[in-house]
This record gives sequence, structure tokens and C-alpha cells, in this order.
Amino acid sequence: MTSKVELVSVVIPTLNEAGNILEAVTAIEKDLAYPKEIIVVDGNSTDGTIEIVKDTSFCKLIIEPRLGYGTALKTGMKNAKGNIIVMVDGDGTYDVKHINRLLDKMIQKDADMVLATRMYDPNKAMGFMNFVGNKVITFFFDFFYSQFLSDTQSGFRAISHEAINNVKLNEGDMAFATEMLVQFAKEGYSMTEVPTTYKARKYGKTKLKKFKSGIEIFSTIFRGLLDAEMVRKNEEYWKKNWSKR
Ligand SMILES: Nc1nc2c(ncn2[C@@H]2O[C@H](COP(=O)(O)OP(=O)(O)O)[C@@H](O)[C@H]2O)c(=O)[nH]1
Ligand SMILES: [Mg+2]
Repeated sequence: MTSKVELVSVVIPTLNEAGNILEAVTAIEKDLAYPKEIIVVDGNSTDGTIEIVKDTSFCKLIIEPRLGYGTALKTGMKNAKGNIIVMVDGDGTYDVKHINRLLDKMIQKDADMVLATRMYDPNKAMGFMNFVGNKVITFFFDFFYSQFLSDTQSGFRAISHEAINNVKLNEGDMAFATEMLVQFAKEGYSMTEVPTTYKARKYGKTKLKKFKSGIEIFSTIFRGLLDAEMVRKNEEYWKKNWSKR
């Protein structure tokens, strides 16, 4: 439950995003209507990203030399002071102008997480393979965890800091985003969406390894179910046997 925005910590992972990062952080600094801190977690970029971030007066820079999207976000979240964390990529693909929509919806719905969904984007900027992969993953996730999300792979989210502190997150790479949803669903935290638009990457390359991440994401979804099943069986076992002690 998040009934009030006290401070928003925007956490942005970057790895060689020199041509994208300034536009993203400048837009956040300008458009985010709530009290904020902007934390960039960089994986030792070699293209000048670090210098660009240092030159802004409004970003906190953390260097996380251990590679991985999830590892970078976890480090950023650990250092975040806000009661709400917004995570967003530093590659200029998400429309950060919509950041207030996430927070407004969070308050309006008293939600624990709000995701920006790219599935209603009129420009359909997502690549075909990413779109299909996302749809399949989202179908399985919604079905098994009784949710109604349309874009489980969205990396633009507002999250209750308290809720994220209550769940255990182990994935170090792209499956981190799905693991978070699995853990939130299992804990009964509420998740909802707002529509956003999406742009193709203008500079640099994606770090997503589709096959490797696909396997990791599916095993995260199924591992979550095995755990849930085990908990349910344990619970049944104890209920049945408690009185026979
Ligand atoms: N610090 C850090 N950031 C990363 C790493 N891998 C990806 N990122 C950043 O995480 C965001 C998402 O990665 P991206 O390559 O765009 O993945 P895609 O959106 O799935 O294509 C971007 O801002 C990347 O720069 C990493 O190992 N370390
Ligand atoms: Mg990207």
C-alpha cells in the first residue's frame, strides 16, 4: 500500500549509454513533479557515460563493477532513500515524461507496484521477437500467478520501497524484472499498469541476450510455482497432522 509520495528515488542502470543518458535524466529532472533523487548505477561504462552523469549537478552516481541489469538495480535500490522507487532504463527507449502517471496511479489505487505498459503504444516500436517473447512470458505469468498484466518485461515501474525490502531477489540479470513480479504476486502485493509509449534505441546496442534471458525468465516463473506448491503442501501437512501430535 502506498498512500503518499514522500520522496521518489529514480534508479537508472547504465552500461555504455553516452548518447542516451543525458536526455533521459534531464527529462526526469524537469518533468517529475514529486520530491526526488536520481541515482544512476553504472557498470563501468567506457564510452563517456560516467563523465556525462558526473557533469550533471542533480544525479547521484554509483559505480557497480559487477555486471548484470538486476545487480545494478539492486545496488541502486539499496542506496535509495525514497519511500517509492522508480526504475527506468537509461537508453532513451521509455517515455520518461509519463513518470508522473505511474506515481499518480500508485496513490489513486494504493498499489504496491505500477508498471508502464508498452502494449497500447500506437507506434508499435518494440521489435517483433521481443514482442512475441514478451507476450508468451506475460501469458504464462498472468495465468499461473492470477494477474492481469500486459507487459511483464517493462523496465519502467514505480515500486513501494517497503514492499521491495520484504521480498528476496536473487536474479542478477534481466530475469530480475520477472522475479520481482513473481515475488510480489506470491506475497499478495498489488500490481497495476498505466499505458506509455516506446521508442527504438538511437545509440548503442542492447545488452539483452534473448535466448539466455528467455531461459532464465521461464525458469524464474516455474521455480516460483514450485516454491508456492511446496509451501501449500507443507501447510496442508501441518493442518492435517497438528491435532494428531
Ligand atoms: N550497470 C549496468 N547496467 C546495465 C547492464 N546491462 C544493461 N544495463 C542497462 O540496463 C538498461 C536495459 O538494458 P538494455 O540493453 O536496453 O536491454 P533491453 O531494453 O532489454 O534491450 C539499459 O539502460 C542498460 O544500459 C549491466 O550489466 N550493468
Ligand atoms: Mg533497452
